[in-house]
Amino acid sequence: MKNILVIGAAGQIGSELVPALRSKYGKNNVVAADLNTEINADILQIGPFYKLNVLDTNSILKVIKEHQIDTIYNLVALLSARGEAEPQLSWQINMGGLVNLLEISREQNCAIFTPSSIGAFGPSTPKDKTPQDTIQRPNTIYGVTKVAGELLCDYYYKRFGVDARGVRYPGIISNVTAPGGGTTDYAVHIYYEALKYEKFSCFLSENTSLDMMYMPDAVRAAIEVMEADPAKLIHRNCFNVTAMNFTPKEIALEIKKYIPNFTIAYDVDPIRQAIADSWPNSMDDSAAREQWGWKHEYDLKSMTKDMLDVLQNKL
Ligand code: AKB
Repeated sequence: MKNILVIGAAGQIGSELVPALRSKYGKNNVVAADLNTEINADILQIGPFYKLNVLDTNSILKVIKEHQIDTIYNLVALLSARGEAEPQLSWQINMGGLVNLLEISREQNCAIFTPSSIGAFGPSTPKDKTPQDTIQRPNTIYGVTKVAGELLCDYYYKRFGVDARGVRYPGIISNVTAPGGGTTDYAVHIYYEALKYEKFSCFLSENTSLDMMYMPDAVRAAIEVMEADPAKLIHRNCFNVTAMNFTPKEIALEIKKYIPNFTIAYDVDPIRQAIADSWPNSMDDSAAREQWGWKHEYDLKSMTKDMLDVLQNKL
């Protein structure tokens, strides 16, 4: 990777991936782009930044040619809960954006990273230690776009030789940009509310078990899979990656160690609960560990300490 375009750069992952890529490859070799030029302007506009719509082929091509881009990070997506509220828009953005960027990658000979998710699994998928290759019949529009996206990226690799790669992320916890419209978002909001109000109302039930990952690990996964030796990759676009697994009750207990008066209550949202219940309890990420050396650093304990330290200063 020499010259990189991150599209959807102002979101939860982009706002931390862009600085990480810039410190590794150089400020001017990483172009950030988003439709929204207001959010995280202070972070993104330190280097080249463009207002771009993922569906606007000509404007994207112009930037790619001007900066001789060879690698694209496609971070544009409507997440699971928002997708259920706006399924048509979800298909248009998630799939329309991907198709557009894959075609551009084919024409311009770019490598491309697109994240998939635990959302690519569904109720008939084995729940525990979900294997790398298994049944994928999701019942959300987000999941449908993720499975279709994984297959399309594989197709572009096999049919046209596009170096398309990706990982299946679990829920991501971060402290720079809050996520929006996801089912795992509670695991971010809980830290903010714990520090501000010493209480939190959770929209998932107390024993809902999901895999999660702290943002520094998520950023590293995105960079490392793109740097991996292609000769060692058996899979390409859908590596299960995970770092930790917990329920709302367990994260609350961990936070209580630092904020003893913290309390959690449950006001379950049936839509997000149904989405979470359709996803795996935990994933087996041994393929990523074997094929490109994936290794997480943060667990619930170390992440909680870091989240509270960082947010205490920020708030
Ligand atoms: C969501 O909750 O929709 C996302 C995801 C797990 O892909 N965070």
